[in-house]
Amino acid sequence: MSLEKIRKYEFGNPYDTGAVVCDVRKQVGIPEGFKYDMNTETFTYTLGEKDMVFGLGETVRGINKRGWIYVSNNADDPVHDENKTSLYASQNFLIVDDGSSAFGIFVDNPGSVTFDIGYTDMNVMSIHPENNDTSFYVINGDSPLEIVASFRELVGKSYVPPIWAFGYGQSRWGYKTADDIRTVAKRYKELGIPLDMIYMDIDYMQDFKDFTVNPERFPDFENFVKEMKEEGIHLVPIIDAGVKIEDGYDIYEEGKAKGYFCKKEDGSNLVAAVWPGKVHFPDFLNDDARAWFGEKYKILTDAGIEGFWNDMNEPAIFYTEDHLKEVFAQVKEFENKELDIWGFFDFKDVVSSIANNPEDYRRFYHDFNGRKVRHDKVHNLYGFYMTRSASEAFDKICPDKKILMFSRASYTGMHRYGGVWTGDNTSRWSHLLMNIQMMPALSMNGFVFSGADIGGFGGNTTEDLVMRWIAFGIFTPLFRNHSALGTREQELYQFERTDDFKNLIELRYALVPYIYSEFMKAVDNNGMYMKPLYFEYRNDDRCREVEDQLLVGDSIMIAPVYEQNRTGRNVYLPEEMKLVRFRSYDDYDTEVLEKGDHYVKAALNEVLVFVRPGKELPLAKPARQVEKIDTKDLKIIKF
Ligand code: MIG
Repeated sequence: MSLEKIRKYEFGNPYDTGAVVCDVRKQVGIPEGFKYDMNTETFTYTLGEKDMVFGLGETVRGINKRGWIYVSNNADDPVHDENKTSLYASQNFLIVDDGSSAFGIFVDNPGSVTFDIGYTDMNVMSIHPENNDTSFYVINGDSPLEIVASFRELVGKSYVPPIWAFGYGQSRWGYKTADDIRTVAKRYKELGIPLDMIYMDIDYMQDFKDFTVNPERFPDFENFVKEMKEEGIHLVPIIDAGVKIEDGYDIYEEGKAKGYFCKKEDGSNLVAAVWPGKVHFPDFLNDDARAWFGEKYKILTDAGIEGFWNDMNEPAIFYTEDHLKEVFAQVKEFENKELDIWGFFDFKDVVSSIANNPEDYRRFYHDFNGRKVRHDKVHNLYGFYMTRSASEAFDKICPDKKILMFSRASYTGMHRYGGVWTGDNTSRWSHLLMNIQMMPALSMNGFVFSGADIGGFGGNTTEDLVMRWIAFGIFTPLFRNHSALGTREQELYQFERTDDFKNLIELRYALVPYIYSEFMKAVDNNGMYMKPLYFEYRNDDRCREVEDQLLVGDSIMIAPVYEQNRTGRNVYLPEEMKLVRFRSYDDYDTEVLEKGDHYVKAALNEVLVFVRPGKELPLAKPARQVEKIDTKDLKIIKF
């Protein structure tokens, strides 16, 4: 029914990206309310004073996107500063709302698309696809939530992971051997801290070759997987996009023989370099190549693996062989010149811009639905189609089992096949806030199963940051602590206050019945698991500006602490609510607070939850693993 509120406009010769799953009526002309400049191929919309803009999924800055420029152009960029325009994802759905009327837009274009939302001109939103081949959808509705529901009907049902994936996961780039992983399991067990997953980063592989396991580091891998499962732990290995070029490596040999790798203009396979050294990129956009690569996951599912994370699938490129040659030639030229200071900077740029160089994305092609397409024009589909490759294979390999799958790069449509994590953030307080602000936009775009690297990936973390980040992460569907090689270790047992950490993780497990059922409601009803307050309290002007509190499911609001050395925070209540101040699942105090502003105390080990009027919050008894939670035995906190 709600599809009737959607209108589709086509420009140029749009690709069938796979984002949309329903046919909607095509309109002629320009989307209502927009102007289209034929010369610059730009759509513009005049923003009213009260207009707010929500959406765009995984992007920097606040919940209200107004005031910045965002470029959908999947990028392997670990510096998620406010002045960045592109992260790993392209989720091109947004809503414009002035409080009395709202509409949504979905720009289905797999190349680079620029959303200038009051950046160049504070009162103008302009949308410019680099290639004009676009399906432009306008979605009408009476409220943001109604528009979200229509959009999600258009793009199809969100991915649902296995239930154990709602547990806590420990990860770190640097676990190298089975014993490293055993140690993690053991230390958590000793402290009695629940744990469902340990992630395996690239070092488990033999020379970073996909679908191999280093036999010295993991002798008898199958038995190790079994051993861990007996401890209740699921091992979740990483899969990278690039396939190592190495004679005799079956995946390389097969892909080469069958012509399944991305090719250059001259028909030869592109040679790029990533962790394995020189690699070819599978052409996931080609149906046969996609099916072929997907089947390889069976090598690991046969060993008992039930979950994966797909990485480096923007794709990230450290360098291409061709570009490197050009760089060396340029460097030689510089060597023979008298360098003035500007020349020196030019020289420096030539070298420092080697990785993820935009020119490299113009050097190779896909065989996409029988069309030879240059990569940059469909760049944002690559991670989506890698994840689709795995997911379609899982349907064949283990049709009766759910497999955990999430990806770094994404595009709308991928939400049907897997979740996302938000890539290489940093151990900074501002990145905890960014995590809070990104979550509703991800939910809105259908990426309901998502989360950030808790504690921060890059840089050195601190105990209080991990504590506060866990206290927020309790509510995110994907709940994973992950950090980078060489940074301070941040497994919960590395810190002093392990009892507090245990209480927080147990609180998550106590909340799993609520979290899971609210997650499933969001999936089944095309709703949002995490919402800005404004989406429910649209008539309350104060809620327009609440950027650090979220509604989680239908019953509760949360107000995380995201600043250093705080023992409390200001909270705005759009109506009377019952504050539950948790220290653990069975140690909390409650207090009914009236509508309005409050300063609420929250010590480092405390979590603030607000139960909405007439609603209730069920709590289970925590267990060491999700599957051991007794979901029949629930205690209810009523408003
Ligand atoms: O170039 O596999 O975002 O989570 O730990 C870095 C190593 C490659 C990037 C991922 C990160 C992962 C890391 N990877």
